[in-house]
Amino acid sequence: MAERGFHTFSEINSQPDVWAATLAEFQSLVPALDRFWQRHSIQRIICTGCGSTYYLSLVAASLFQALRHIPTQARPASEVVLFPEVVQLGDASTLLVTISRSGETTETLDAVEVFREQAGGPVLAITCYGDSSLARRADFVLTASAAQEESVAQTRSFSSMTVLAEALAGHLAGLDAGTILRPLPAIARRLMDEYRSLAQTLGETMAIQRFFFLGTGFLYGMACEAMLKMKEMSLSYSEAFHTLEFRHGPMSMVDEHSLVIGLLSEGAQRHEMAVLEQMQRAGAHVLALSEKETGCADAARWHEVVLHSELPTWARTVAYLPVLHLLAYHRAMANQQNPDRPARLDAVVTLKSLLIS
Ligand code: F1P
Repeated sequence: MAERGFHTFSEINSQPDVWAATLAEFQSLVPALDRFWQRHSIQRIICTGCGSTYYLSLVAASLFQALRHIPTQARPASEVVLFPEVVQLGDASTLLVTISRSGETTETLDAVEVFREQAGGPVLAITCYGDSSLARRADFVLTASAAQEESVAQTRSFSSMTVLAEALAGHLAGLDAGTILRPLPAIARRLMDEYRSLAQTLGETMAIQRFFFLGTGFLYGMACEAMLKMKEMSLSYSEAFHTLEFRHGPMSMVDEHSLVIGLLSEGAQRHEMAVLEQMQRAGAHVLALSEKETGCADAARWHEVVLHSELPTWARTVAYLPVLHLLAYHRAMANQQNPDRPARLDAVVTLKSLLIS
């Protein structure tokens, strides 16, 4: 049996190579993707998934809206199944983008069935398994085959499927996504090298007992995913909020045992920084992740990860994640948990179909 955390650690570290393989796989699918897109006249998109892949749906929806300007919403698959009238499934001009590492999650498969019946539009799947039940039900499949995992908690699978979502949104917006995203593997490698010991130190600082992940725009879904990783792997108190929402109640939980992790955008950085500085003054430890230095690096209890990606904002979205994976891994190890097999979790949730009464 592998030693505690072995698979999670190697899957986190393999991300640069796996992202490169995923980008190559995307490029090979572009001609078929173009044919698929031309066959349908898509006016609206619904993105769906469960758990991590619901959070990836939030990221994907924001990318489609900002880059391709198509009205898009993200919903957990169970909401699509149980409340189609709330989601408003639309008609054949609506595209359902389903995201699932395994391609076997019951709620996601049920969502496809309900959408097919009620809207009749095309279905695009993003998954790590091209031969899964979801892939077989979809009209078009984007796969990140190299990102399949041994561990229960999604790390390289999530980030590689995010790379696919970025590539898809960029390509549909008429950009040369393959070229724009090509530096991502080298950026991830550099960031993990540079900030590995910071992630370990913070993960092992047991005076920190609460983790708050804050993000805006494209980065809100990433903050949610980083929150889930911390929770699943290490069983720690961990929450995610839209950055400026944090002042509206949640900040009452902040004290000197808190780490407030800000995934800073460029457009709203001034406002996001004001929240982080306020929390630092309230006694919290702060970890700021941003494209450029924040100018606060010397402040007490202030730590930062500087991306220096020089990528457009949408393209750098995924680059925030690997260092936060390392943070969750080190806290899991410090908490004596096994991040490969988190307590009470299965890699795939398979249920009796929600559609059977
Ligand atoms: C979704 C998921 C995971 C979660 C847990 C159960 O799986 O909810 O996000 O970590 O292990 O399954 P999938 O549909 O993406 O395979």
